[in-house]
Amino acid sequence: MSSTRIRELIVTPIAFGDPPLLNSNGVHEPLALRIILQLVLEDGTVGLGESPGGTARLERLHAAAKVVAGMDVFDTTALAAAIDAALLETVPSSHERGWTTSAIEVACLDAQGKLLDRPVSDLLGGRVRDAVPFAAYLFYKWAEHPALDGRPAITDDWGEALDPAGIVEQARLMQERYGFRSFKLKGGVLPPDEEIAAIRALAEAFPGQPLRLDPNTAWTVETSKYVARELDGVLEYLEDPAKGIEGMAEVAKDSPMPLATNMCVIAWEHLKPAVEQNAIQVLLTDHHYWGGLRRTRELAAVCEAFGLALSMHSNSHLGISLAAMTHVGAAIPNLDHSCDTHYPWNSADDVIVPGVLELRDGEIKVPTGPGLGVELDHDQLDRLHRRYVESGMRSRDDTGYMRRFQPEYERLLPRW
Ligand code: GKR
Ligand code: MG
Repeated sequence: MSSTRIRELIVTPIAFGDPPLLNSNGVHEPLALRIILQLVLEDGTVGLGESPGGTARLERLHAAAKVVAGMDVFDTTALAAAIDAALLETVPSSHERGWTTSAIEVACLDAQGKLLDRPVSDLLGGRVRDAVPFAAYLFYKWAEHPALDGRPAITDDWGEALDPAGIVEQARLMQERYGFRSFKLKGGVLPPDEEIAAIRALAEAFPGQPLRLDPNTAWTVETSKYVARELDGVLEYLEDPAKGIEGMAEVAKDSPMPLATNMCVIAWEHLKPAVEQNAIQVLLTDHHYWGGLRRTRELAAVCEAFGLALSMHSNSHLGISLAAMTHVGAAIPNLDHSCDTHYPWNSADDVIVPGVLELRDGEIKVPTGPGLGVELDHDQLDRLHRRYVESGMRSRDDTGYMRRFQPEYERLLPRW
């Protein structure tokens, strides 16, 4: 085999369009940030990766780029250890360091797959399903990003959703466009009774189709218990109603439905206390911070051992991440729920050549080409990088952006 040594890691920050989606922190800005990785081997093979954006993550990836040059792309354990060691002094949190090692591991697996002419799912033990199910990710949202500082308003074709009828209409559009068969509502935006009404309206409009609600810790333990009681028999799971392992454990004592998290169990050291306290019954995995695709596969085995069900978390992302999520979702036998994805909100600006990842019937067929099976669109990468440079945006600030329109807005967790 030609040289498998890493020549360089090219790290490119980008900015892409995002609609005005509401959450418990405020509202999404018109641009979202990601970082695209090109891991170039001595023989010219290129492995792709995608990481959440922001200055801190960018700096860490630049630091990691210095460490990985010269190492073997098949030595992912040694690569992770070297990156971790390089970041240890400046980044004390293992969870935070995990974002860097994870993005690079995906690029390594893409390159390995290309060298071996095998899809990444094969490198994860082989696929147990040919298509991975995804849920529609519903948001309360404004009709447009209002005009600001001389910039005109930015509209989109999803429309406004600020009440049960708006959420049901958004769900219908999601189903019409992508065939989704399960739905997640991002809550923590309106008073709990209004969100309960929206979930009931969804249950009526889509009988028998699984529903979830995720207020991102906007509720107290008492409020969480109230909502759980009200939605007994309606939700497949309730996601992060209250803060922390202790708060979730309190809610879980009385909750008629399973509780899920992508907030209180986000690192290996959180698993033991969460299991001991029975704080969660569903874990939302995310390869972006659990150490990559192989570690996510291992995490699935740990969940199986402790009787935790598995689902998958998502944040604003593009196609390289979606491909990685699809490969790992295909290789995990105990994927119990459809995965989250923000992709419909962001896909118009994707950085990969279209045609491979199609959301149809609420599923994505696992790419069968070598590696992740997706190809970088270099013109689009250049465009999105220019947008990043020109925008001056360097971190996500949902609360600050909300305050531009509602100066009295405060980030309160819990709020209700
Ligand atoms: O994009 O507004 C958002 C979401 O709230 C995101 O930030 C969360 O990470 O989707 C995520 C979640 O499930 O908690
Ligand atoms: Mg969540």
